[in-house]
Amino acid sequence: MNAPALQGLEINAPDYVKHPRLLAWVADMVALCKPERVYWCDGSQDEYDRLCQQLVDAGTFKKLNPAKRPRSYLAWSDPSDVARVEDRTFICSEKKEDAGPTNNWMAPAEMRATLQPLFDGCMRGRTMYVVPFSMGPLGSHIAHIGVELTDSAYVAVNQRLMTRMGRAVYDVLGVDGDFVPCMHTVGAPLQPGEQDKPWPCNPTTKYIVHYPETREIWSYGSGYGGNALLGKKCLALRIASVMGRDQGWLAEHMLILGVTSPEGKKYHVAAAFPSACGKTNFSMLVPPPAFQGWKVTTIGDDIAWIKPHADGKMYAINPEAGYFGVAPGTNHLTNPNCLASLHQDVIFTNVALTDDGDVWWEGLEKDGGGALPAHLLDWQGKDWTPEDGKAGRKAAHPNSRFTVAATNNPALDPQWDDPNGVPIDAFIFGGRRSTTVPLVTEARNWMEGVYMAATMGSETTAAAFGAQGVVRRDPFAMLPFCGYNMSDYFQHWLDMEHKLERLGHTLPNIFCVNWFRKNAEGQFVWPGYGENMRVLKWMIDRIEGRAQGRETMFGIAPQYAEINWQGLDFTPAQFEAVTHIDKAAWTEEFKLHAELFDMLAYHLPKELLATKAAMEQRLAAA
Ligand code: SAT
Ligand code: MN
Repeated sequence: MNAPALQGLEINAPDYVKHPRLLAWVADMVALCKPERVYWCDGSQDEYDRLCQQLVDAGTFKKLNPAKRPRSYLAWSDPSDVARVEDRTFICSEKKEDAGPTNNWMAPAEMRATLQPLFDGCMRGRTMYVVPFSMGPLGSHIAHIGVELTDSAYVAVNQRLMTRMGRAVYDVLGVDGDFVPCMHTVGAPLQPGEQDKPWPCNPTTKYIVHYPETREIWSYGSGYGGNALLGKKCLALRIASVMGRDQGWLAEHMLILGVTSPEGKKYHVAAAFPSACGKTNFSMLVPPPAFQGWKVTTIGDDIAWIKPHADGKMYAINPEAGYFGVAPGTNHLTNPNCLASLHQDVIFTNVALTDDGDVWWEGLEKDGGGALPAHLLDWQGKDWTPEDGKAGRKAAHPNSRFTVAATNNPALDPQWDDPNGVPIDAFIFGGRRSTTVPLVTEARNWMEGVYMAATMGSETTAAAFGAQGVVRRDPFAMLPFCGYNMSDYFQHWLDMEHKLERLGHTLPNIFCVNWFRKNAEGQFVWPGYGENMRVLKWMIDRIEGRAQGRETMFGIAPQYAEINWQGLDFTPAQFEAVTHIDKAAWTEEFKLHAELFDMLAYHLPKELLATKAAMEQRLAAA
């Protein structure tokens, strides 16, 4: 290893970076990737503005009309680079069993040998950005630090909105603090004199690689979302889930919200849903008028890190500092708080551009009384008119996104940045199911809750590249994000109960929900969005022992009269349609649970099979 001082010179490190291991790593990666120059991000507003201008000059960004959308930009990605690539995502643990049957695996040595030639010279002609970030409030005992080396300025500016990014991270790191090294390249080196593309990426080769034992991330070939903003799915879920397993905490694909009663009593709920199933909407929910005095506030919209604490509760932080949310469908009716968050200082990706320099996406017409704009440029820069819309051509990509700092959110919880986190009162698990799964039930105990979460299914969405609308099992909404064997992950959840009980903890209640049931005509039978407050309130009544519910095969369900229907015309017959447990459908459903358990047989906790048998018995007796 070379002397750090010399490396400090070669890589132009600022003098406030005093971490020899970090400096040596950057020097090694510079030698490997061979960038034209190295730029150390300080996270300042000035730097952000400069990099955004640079992206405008490069054609990656369009600056939106400042009168309509101050300090905001629009990026259109390469049409081949629009979502996470699950088939190119790898967990490279030493042993294949530790990645488990739900992850792609390759032996670390083999993967390193594969990546070495790809990374060699991968940043030629480009700048390497050194992006230091904290996942979680700076210095929080629940937080962790990452440093991303990337050749994408788009990634650097997005990371400033999505994480606590910048110089202050080095103060927390000191001279020998731990950090997760995150390597990212778009995989498109430039030949001398070669004209760059507005959205460089590698059209044929992509790798999103995690080494759980050494806690490293290597991402090649994509500039999009979770493939490139490595603090999010790669660090905060895949690597952090492994840390949580080893250290006794939970890294979950969950929003966190606060809900305050008119009397001022506050509850905190963490809820897991697959990508693009409305986590952002639920975390910013506006209660309907019948719930006067109730308030919902956002702590996080996508990821929760949860640690048991000596006071007998589980405390959660949002490791992120911004939202990378799905744009289509967001409007004044579905999520007014989100819309208000998007007035300024936003980066949009793959939405449409209006003729007056603003953005548009499908669903936004509801804000304008249903009228579609007469003309747009779609997410690929092509002309679009309502005629194209009628023909089924979307103006915004279905997975188009906004990146915005949490501080833009008018419903931001005052404790969102609290280094101690917030105490969790309930967990909610929900998939997107047009049939079978009822609106809401509560697990009778922790074991049953883990069963409900483990067997969650969901119809696939646009957030992942591939087929859509197919039901796949998505345990805990973690299928694409668990960094180790799924059965060991179930065991980790089961062990939590005993650990917490030993410490005298009160366990959070666990609920299973489905907002997405449809009738025979294919229409949603539950209004969703703000109306979900009615279900949330029932959950609080359960926590407080105010709602008795009724026993079903699949947990405790609400009685019709236990839900506040004021202001919503929802008949007992409709209620039956959203809560009914269909015997034939569930017989089929249990077959699918059995298939899942067969696939996960290695290390599968036996209690899950026993719980299944008990539920099946109840179903048979019903
Ligand atoms: O993974 S992304 O960050 O691109 C979004 C998601 O799938 O939730
Ligand atoms: Mn997500």
